[in-house]
Amino acid sequence: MKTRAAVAFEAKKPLEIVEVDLEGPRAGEVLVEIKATGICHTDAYTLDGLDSEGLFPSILGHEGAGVVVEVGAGVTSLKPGDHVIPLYTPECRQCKSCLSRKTNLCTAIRATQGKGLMPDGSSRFSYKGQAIHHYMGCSTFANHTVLPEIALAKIRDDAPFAKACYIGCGVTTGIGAVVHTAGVEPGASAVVFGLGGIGLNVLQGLKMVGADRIVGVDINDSKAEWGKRFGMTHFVNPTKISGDLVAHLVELTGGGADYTFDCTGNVDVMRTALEACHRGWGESIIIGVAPSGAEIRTRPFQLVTGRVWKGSAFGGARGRTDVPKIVDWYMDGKIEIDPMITHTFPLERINEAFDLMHAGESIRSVVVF
Ligand code: NAD
Ligand code: AHE
Ligand code: ZN
Repeated sequence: MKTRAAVAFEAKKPLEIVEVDLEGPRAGEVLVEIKATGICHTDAYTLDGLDSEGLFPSILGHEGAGVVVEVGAGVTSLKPGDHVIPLYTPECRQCKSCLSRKTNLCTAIRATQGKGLMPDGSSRFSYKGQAIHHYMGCSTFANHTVLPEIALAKIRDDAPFAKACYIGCGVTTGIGAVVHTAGVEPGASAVVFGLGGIGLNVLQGLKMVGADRIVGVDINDSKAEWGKRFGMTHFVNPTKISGDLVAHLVELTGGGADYTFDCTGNVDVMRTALEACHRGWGESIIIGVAPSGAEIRTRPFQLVTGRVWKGSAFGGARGRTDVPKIVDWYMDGKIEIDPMITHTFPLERINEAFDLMHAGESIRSVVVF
């Protein structure tokens, strides 16, 4: 079939809206009509050529929601008409990682996914006879896409696509890092670095679990109001404080934070986040994705004296199990999504969403097909 897609033909170039060819689902695969997709900073990072796994041409996008159109042979858990959220972290429930119960990082299809291919090693997308790579196993910047059954969470039918799509990455990543990765307890103190589409969801997760002192850090002053709206109790703009940022944050949190979260992808910020943790027990969670080749540094003494560095992918969530629950939280009013979706565009204007993100003028932009 033909479908409309925003194709990344080259790094650092705007996406081009073209009609691409899409092959139907093979065994174990599902054809999905994407109804809406968010634009995450990770899409921009890959388009900017900063991703060591970045491939071109490709169809980016990994924060979508849509409807099942057709299922391939052997698919049992989904049928045409089901509402779904694509999962860049699938959940096969059979691999060593899934069975370990220690991680959400299912390994069933990770190798081919990282090569921009379906599990059988081929692509379903092409343009003028040339194969186009899939992205993060999702490619939601296309009106239709094909995914493995294990990479789709079935969600309730009454959740609006243009809001639920954000649960496909930002919402789950932020709230999940608090709930699953850190396991923050009521009364804890926390510092969140980077109050964008992910950081604000960390804030609302912290508020939801009853954290006490919640400090937000951002170089953009306009994020202070946003932070307060989602539970932040104190705001720090590092460019506006005199003296050492770590010392300032340690003082603000009464000796160091119980938990800190990096939502910037900047390795210097990651170091600050670790060092702002409380001696003996503070845990720093890296969510931000750093450019290819970047490395984190600190004095080992920071770890010897009890601070812990952890990472979190997709908020530690097991997609097929946890995503439908987060959709329920949203529909039941337990968490907010609507105010964070600051801009909505048709696919033809998707490049404006990247411009707004780079200018720090949006929280989340969503493309509605
Ligand atoms: P965003 O652009 O919406 O937000 C980033 C925020 O960080 C902005 O408010 C910006 O002003 C702030 N910032 C930038 N430099 C800073 C600094 N030096 N100090 C303090 N604040 C600073 O991006 P987003 O969509 O929220 O994504 C944030 C990061 O999380 C990105 O690196 C993204 O790739 C990553 N991410 C990771 C996962 C995961 O599963 N680990 C999932 C989604 C996104
Ligand atoms: N491809 C990059 C790493 C990118 C990365 O870390 N991605 C996160 C999700 S970001 C969503 O917005 C992730 O889930 N990582 C785990 C995984 O298996 O990819 C690189 O450095 O090569
Ligand atoms: Zn993302």
